[in-house]
Amino acid sequence: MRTTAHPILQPSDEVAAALAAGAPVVALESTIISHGLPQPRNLEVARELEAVVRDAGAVPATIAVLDGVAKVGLDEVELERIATESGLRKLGQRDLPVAAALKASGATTVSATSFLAARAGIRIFATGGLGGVHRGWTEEQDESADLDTLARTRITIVCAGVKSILDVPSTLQRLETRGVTIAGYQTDTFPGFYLHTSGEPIDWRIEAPEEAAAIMRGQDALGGPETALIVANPVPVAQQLDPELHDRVLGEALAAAEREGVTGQAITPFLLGYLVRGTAGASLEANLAAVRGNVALASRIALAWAQ
Ligand code: PSU
Ligand code: MN
Repeated sequence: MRTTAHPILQPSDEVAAALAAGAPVVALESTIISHGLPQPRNLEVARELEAVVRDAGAVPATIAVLDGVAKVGLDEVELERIATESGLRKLGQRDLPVAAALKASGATTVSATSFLAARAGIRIFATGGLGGVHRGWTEEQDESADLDTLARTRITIVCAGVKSILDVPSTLQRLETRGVTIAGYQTDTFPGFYLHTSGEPIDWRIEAPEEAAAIMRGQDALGGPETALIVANPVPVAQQLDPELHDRVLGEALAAAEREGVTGQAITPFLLGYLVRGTAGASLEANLAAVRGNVALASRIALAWAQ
């Protein structure tokens, strides 16, 4: 499906050519760059992640909305805007038509990125950790739109589980209810984002990228609802955040968010930022190790899928 001519959704020339040729393409999100990582490291990371995809033999498509246009594949100047522009919005899927109408610019979350990637004809997407059900859900009903989008979008998302700031068991329950397929990559438990494992068991384990591609072919052969495939890929134990430090600083971060009344879209960036400072940067290194591993695995799945 070519959508090159569509004014709201614009693949770069490189991405459009790769898709037309059936070459492997990996979508990357931009919220992690604009709202998830501190400057100036975020721009280096944005470039590095694209390089990981290229080194693996695939084409990166970082996705963001610039001046109302959903760009699929950013050039160097556009990538810099995402990393440095102040006041850049955080856009979920529901925000996209408004951003288009008002010619706004914003970074896309997992929900908006999955949606746009699928529309552009990209099947594989890598991020750090998904959004999910927040702790205290019984009072706030804060469940990331990521989950709903994945329940109705045919995309394969490689991630290190969901962010450990969330209620992980409840998030897994919601994914089960919504019919989103999950496979652990060389693991029997759901990864814990900064941590190798959340301790929560998952039902399916795969060992190789080819198996992910085979599941995707199975999804298409069966038809039915256009659900996602989550490939849950843990950060290596050697690169995880010290679990004790994680639990202590996360407790502080949650208390600070409560005290300062942080809610809604601001809560995830607030907690991630608190963890970076509270662990003297160790959480950032674990986050980056997770994202790098996910981007590398997503590239291998994209190659297997393109065959
Ligand atoms: N992964 C990371 N860092 C991030 C995110 C993912 O390693 O900052 C972003 C994604 O864009 C995800 C968003 O969709 O956090 C979730 O935000 P919310 O909880 O407000 O839905
Ligand atoms: Mn939310």
